[in-house]
Amino acid sequence: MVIRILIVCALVFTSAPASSAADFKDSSVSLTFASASIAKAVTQGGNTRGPALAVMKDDTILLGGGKSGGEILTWNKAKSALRSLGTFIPANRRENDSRFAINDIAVLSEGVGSAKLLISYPRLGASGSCVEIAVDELAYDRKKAKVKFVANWFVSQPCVPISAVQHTAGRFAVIDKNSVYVSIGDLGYSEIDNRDKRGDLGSIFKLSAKSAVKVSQGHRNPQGMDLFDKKTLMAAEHGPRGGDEINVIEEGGDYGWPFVSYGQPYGSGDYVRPSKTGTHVGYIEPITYWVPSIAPTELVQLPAQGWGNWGRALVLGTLREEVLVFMKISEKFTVTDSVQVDVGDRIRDLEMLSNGSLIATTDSGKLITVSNS
Ligand SMILES: [Ca+2]
Repeated sequence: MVIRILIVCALVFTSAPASSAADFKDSSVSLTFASASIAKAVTQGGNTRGPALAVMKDDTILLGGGKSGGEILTWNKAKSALRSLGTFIPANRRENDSRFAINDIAVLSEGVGSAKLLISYPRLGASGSCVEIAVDELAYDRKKAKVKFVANWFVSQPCVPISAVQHTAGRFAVIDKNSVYVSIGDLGYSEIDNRDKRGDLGSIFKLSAKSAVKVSQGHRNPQGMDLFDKKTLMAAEHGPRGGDEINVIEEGGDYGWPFVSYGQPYGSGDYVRPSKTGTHVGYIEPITYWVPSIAPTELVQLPAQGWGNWGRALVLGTLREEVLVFMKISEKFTVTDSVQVDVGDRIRDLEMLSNGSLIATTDSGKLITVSNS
């Protein structure tokens, strides 16, 4: 077993990963961590929220969040500096709450001088008295270092009471240059148990500029989405107290929320109580679940090469547990082996770099890379 942890500091580095990757018990994996401060990309207001993350083909890093929640920034590794490219949630369409922040950025297509981006974010409805989720297309002019609004693709219905700005999800999985999957959380809507009233909430959609097709429903807060082997959509979602799930998404599938959950309800004042807990009977079963909760965020797949015996594994970021979960997935989509690597920080978003390294943003304002060395 070869375990080597190297910490490379850029700017401020406040805390090292709390443990090594000894849990792999596998000499084909030897992790190296590096960390840089991206504090200005963090959104304040209540809990501190790390930025959304996207990686371009040349490893240009795009971040979504910042003080206003709606800012797009780019990270210049050589200068250890952030640069603002524009702001896309108007101040009068949000509250001073870190949950009003860009949920994800997708790069649909890119050239030397420009790129086509999508962002998703919660915002106040036009009346100012309710919350909805918007998906906008943006154009990135790389020479001018500016991002501009192009068009709105989607606004979730219904617009729900502001107290419910939680469980926004809003994660993307890119299909091609004109379409994506996007997860829409249940927004903490108290009538999420009414299929007529809940509308778009708690669903995964296939979106293009002109169409929005519901793919699946019965999701609570899916903050992780990945196209496994570039073809099978997988999603990770937060359950209530426990019941965090990873699912293979089937067209027309119902994943059970809020009617069943392996988790348990919160107190009597919660927005909805699942009808049956500790079971998933009658609905599509997750491929794996966690009780108690780990609070899962983004899902990515490792490349086939460069990760030893863990090539093609799924990797999941977590908030509460502050770990990366590595999972080997069988042909039948069962988890055949799993390891948790302690990062010691709440992982908000997770992507792959072109060299096969993992890159993550954290709620404390760090950009962390994890490589097999
Ligand atoms: Ca992302």
